[in-house]
Amino acid sequence: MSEMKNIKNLKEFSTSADRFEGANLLCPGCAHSIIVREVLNATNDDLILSAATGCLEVCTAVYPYTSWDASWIHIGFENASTAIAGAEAMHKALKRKGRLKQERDPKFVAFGGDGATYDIGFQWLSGCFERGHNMMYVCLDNEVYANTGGQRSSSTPIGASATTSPAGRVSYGEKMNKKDMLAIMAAHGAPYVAQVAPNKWKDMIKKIQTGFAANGPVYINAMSACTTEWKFLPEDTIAISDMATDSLVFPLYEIIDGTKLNITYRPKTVVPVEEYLAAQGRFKHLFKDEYKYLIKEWQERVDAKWDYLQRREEASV
Ligand SMILES: Cc1ncc(C[n+]2csc(CCOP(=O)(O)OP(=O)(O)O)c2C)c(N)n1
Repeated sequence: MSEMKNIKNLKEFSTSADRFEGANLLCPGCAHSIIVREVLNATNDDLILSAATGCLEVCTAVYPYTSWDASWIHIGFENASTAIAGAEAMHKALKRKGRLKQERDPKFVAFGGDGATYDIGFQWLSGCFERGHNMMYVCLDNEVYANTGGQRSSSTPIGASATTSPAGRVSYGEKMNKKDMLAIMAAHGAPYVAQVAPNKWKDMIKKIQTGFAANGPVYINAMSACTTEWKFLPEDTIAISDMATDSLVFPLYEIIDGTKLNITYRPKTVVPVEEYLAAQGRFKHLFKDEYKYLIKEWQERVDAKWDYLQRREEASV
């Protein structure tokens, strides 16, 4: 049985039991810490956590300190998923043998960046989902390998300048389209996958609680605006996140049992994609005359995806 919190307002939510301390070395304005706190504050249950190598881990576990007030495993870049799946399997076995007395099961949650998730840890993650572990995997998707200096990942969107896909006289930056991880994870037949963003905290809590109540593996793709690599001022994290969700660059939706798709946020006024791009240094070069056609293509891609999501939602009632 899981104990879900009844959260009334943001003040109460943000000051409720903190299992992730503000004392950490993440950049000012880093969305990783906002997302982690939102995930952990959504439940009162005990937590067993893992983190892949990446910004979150290196900035929260600097020996001899820790920012984590919960059981926490740091493991390699690739296998935060299998570490937490192993812990979950052990818990199940000990329970079966009658060696655990707790009334409620803890929640098993793994965190990884998009480099760890979309690329390097992908086969481990896929295996966990295929085996059906009772776990939640949260990808902190900042669309770049931030911890090692901003290399592109398969989550980096077209036109972004990254250190291994730099924009310049001969290139407009990243050439490949962002991988659709939500569709891939839903295709595993997982009971619940969802895209979330830290600015939409109520939507986030609802999805995290739905995920915790699900029976089987849950994938959460969390948009994590990166002040350092996206190149915006630290105080603008939430404003950038608002532009991302309101331009539909990051649509908020969920897929249940691999089939039923629900859109969970429809902006009242849709912001042009151009505004989202203009607010970040990584897209600055797109505003030169020779690359402006890419902004139009960006808008077309976002519109097409939104159309597709709406059609899928209608079709899966
Ligand atoms: C197998 C392996 N390859 C490379 C590295 C070096 N490395 C450590 S963290 C990191 C980048 C992490 O990027 P991401 O997963 O996107 O998380 P972020 O730091 O952006 O939150 C890399 C390349 C490593 N530790 N292990």
